Amino acid sequence: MKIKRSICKITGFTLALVSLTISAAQAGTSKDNKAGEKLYVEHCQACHGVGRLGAMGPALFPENLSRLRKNKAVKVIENGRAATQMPAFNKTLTQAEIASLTDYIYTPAKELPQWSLADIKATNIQHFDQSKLPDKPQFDADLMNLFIVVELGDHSATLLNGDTFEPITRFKTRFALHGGPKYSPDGRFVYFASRDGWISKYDIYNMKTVSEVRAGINTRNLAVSSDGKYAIVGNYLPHNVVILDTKDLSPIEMIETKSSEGVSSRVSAVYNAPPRHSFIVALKDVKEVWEIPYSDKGGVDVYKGWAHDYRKDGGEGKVENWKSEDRFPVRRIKTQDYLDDFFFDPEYINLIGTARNSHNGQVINIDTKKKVATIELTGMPHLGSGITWDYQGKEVFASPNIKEGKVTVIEMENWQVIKEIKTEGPGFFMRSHSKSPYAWADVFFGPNKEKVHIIKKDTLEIVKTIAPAPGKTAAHVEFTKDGKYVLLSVWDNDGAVIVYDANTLEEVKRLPMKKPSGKYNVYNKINYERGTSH
Ligand code: DHE
Repeated sequence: MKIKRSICKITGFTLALVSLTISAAQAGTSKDNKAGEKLYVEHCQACHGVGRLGAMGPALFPENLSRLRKNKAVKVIENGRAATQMPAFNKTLTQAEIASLTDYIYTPAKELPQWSLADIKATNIQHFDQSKLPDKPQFDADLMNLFIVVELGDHSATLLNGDTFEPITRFKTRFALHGGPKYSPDGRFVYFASRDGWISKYDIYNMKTVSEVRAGINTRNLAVSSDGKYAIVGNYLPHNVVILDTKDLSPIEMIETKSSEGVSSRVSAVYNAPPRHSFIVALKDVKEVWEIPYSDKGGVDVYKGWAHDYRKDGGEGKVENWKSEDRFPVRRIKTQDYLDDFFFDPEYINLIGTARNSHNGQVINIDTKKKVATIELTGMPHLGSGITWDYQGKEVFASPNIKEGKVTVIEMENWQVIKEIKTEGPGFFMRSHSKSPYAWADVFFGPNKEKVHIIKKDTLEIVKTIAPAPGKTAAHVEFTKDGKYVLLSVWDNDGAVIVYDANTLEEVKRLPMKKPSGKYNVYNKINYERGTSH
């Protein structure tokens, strides 16, 4: 694989564009399927990337499709895929063409693309010398009440003042960001991940992208450690996690994601678990969840009792056998099913996980590695978007569902579903704030995608449904630091972020934006506010 480097000027700073060019051998297949390849280039490449490497859509190699049977893949191509940007091709392509395309994506590449630690290092760019930049913000605003709004329409982000709702600056991001950007613990820096593997570090005080690195070919998301020292990146391609030094985004370690039996797996997502001082890794193709402690002592001090768990080989080595080079050892938790989508209880003792195609959720105690409950869950809950609050003196967890029109409310003491709140269609995101009496849930899919429900947290009833931009998807809200205002996205190139009074539920302001997706409040994110994503 070759790296092509060119320099261009974007929004006032010099951005080194590093684009991957793949050799003809890699782009081709071991068994020639020219017709399938041609169809791929015509219909799939724009989203799934040149040479099937992944871009907006995931990489398409047999190694990355191991959990999808070929006949199911045909159905996905025919009908599209719920909760993704994958459209239906049954009106564009014939049955024979779909079959040929399916054959093509299930044919191994002549050479599976490699992306070594050295390749990653070679892409590491320092746009600015951090030590020469001022340590004081170059604008006047409450630094805890800032928002970053990701605008997918033209691959930009806006830094927004959360008191005046005026943009402070707008800047270019990498192509197709996905997942929430993550802040440093003091809120000064924000780290973005793009679907094609680029990680960018943005200095909010100086309004500059300071460092970048390409940590993977097809990336899921990133998480930042509570001490702010490390970022972990989870990849679909190659099958690994990469740990970066947040100072300059230089790579420290790459850990191949293989089960204890040696089966290779994509990474669904990575999370930070603050009270545990560890990262949690969700694996897509094997029945394991990993915990990777990042404490300077390799986890031994924090996890005295079970330090033997933290060994790369997953074996039961003794503490005295601890190797100092095991800087980021792996603790394996075996699960009964695949787990794609996660939620953690506020203490990070239990994780709630579901496989995208199952009807049950599993609750697993991370300390004991034991399953503690099965939750009856139909409708494909989007646990990652779930939130918690107190209801009748007990803590409840609520999650939208991406296949059915309902919000599922679960009591966390006994893991029972206590209510399914009927909505006007499947939803993707849910949000609240500890100071707000309401939770907001969107209807992301189907004919009512323009609607957003507002649920009273103490009655579990929908009290209002709004449709702020007829015909356009309205989804994903975030609250201001004090919980007094709510910001909602209209997902359209001619879209907006709409500000609502969080108590009267009246519109206050409309800011035009280009397909705004997520928005992230500094205070709520760094304080792991209960109503927001973590
Ligand atoms: Fe996301 C977060 C997985 C499709 C927009 N999405 C996440 C996270 C995961 C995830 C695991 C939490 C990680 C984090 O924030 O660090 N998303 C998936 C999928 O598996 C799925 C269904 C299929 C896929 O294509 O990967 C998927 N997601 C989408 C979309 O189609 C969305 C709507 C548009 C897009 O950007 O691709 C989308 N996902 C988002 C957003 C967040 C997110 C805006 C952050 C939410 C937050 O508030 O933190």
